[in-house]
Amino acid sequence: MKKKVLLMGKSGSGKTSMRSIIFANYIARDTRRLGATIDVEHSHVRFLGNLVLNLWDCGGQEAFMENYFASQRDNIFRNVEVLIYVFDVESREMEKDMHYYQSCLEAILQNSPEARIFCLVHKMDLVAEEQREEIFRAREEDLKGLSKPLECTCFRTSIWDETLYKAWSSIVYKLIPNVKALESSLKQFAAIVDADEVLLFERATFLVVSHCQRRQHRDAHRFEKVSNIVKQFKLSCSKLAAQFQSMEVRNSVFAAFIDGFTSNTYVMVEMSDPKIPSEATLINIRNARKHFEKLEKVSSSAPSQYQ
Ligand SMILES: Nc1nc2c(ncn2[C@@H]2O[C@H](COP(=O)(O)OP(=O)(O)OP(=O)(O)O)[C@@H](O)[C@H]2O)c(=O)[nH]1
Ligand SMILES: [Mg+2]
Repeated sequence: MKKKVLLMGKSGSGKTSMRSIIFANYIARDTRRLGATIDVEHSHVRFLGNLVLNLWDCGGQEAFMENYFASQRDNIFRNVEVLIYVFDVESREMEKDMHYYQSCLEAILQNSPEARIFCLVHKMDLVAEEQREEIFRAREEDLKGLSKPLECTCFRTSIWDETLYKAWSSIVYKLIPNVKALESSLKQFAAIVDADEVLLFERATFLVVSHCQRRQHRDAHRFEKVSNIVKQFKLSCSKLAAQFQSMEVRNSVFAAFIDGFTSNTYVMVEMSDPKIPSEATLINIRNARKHFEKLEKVSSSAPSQYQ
């Protein structure tokens, strides 16, 4: 099942950077070398079972933008499932940015009125930390007002911290077929192994695609942090020609296991009962694999109207 995702926004706002980090194993520093995108770069990303994201990274230079709205209008804006519009928070041309955003919404409304819309207020690292919340809230309000009658969901992002993972996890989560079945199985699994929390990461991107929490945790941003850290670690391993397979972190009151799970996922299990030996949890993870593999296959073969 292919889903067309449009990535738009003015030139230099950071579209290709984020795509390369999430889907092509770049680290943030590598993106300084990226050139401007010429016209549209297409990429297909296989994601959980048969979900394929068809990413259209649309170069944002004005000549290209004008072209998208005129001669390429049908081609670009037809059959869009998701529009991700990226704003550079430091842009000195806000009015022009908003004008292009509105033109984009008009074209979406005409050609793909069912599309979901996400706005990323990007490069937030350039804003002083104490001002981020306020600036983001003001932008969010403007964008929501401007988007009517369409609904948009806004995220603040930066390639220099975990906010990028939070935004993309939330976006991708909304596209995964059969996500409810996945969640209820994860809940069952967490209860059987008596875990505090279980997370499911997509294998290639390390985005969190499902989770089950059974005990309160004080850090609301832990998923994105773990995604970010483990992906960096995985990349470091591959530089040394080693392959990341699994990881166990523990102290006297806590143990966390990350392990390859199904062909498309890694699982992370957090435990706080010191009486449960690691081996027991690892065996439980191994035993659950078959069930989750089956679940992925079922969701791959289900007719599209049920997904
Ligand atoms: N400070 C900061 N810089 C960023 C961030 N994201 C991207 N950049 C930088 O912004 C520059 C432009 O990024 P690109 O990803 O090429 O921009 P683009 O939106 O693809 O531009 P076009 O292809 O011309 O439409 C690069 O030098 C990136 O390193 C961010 O979150 N913070
Ligand atoms: Mg680009």
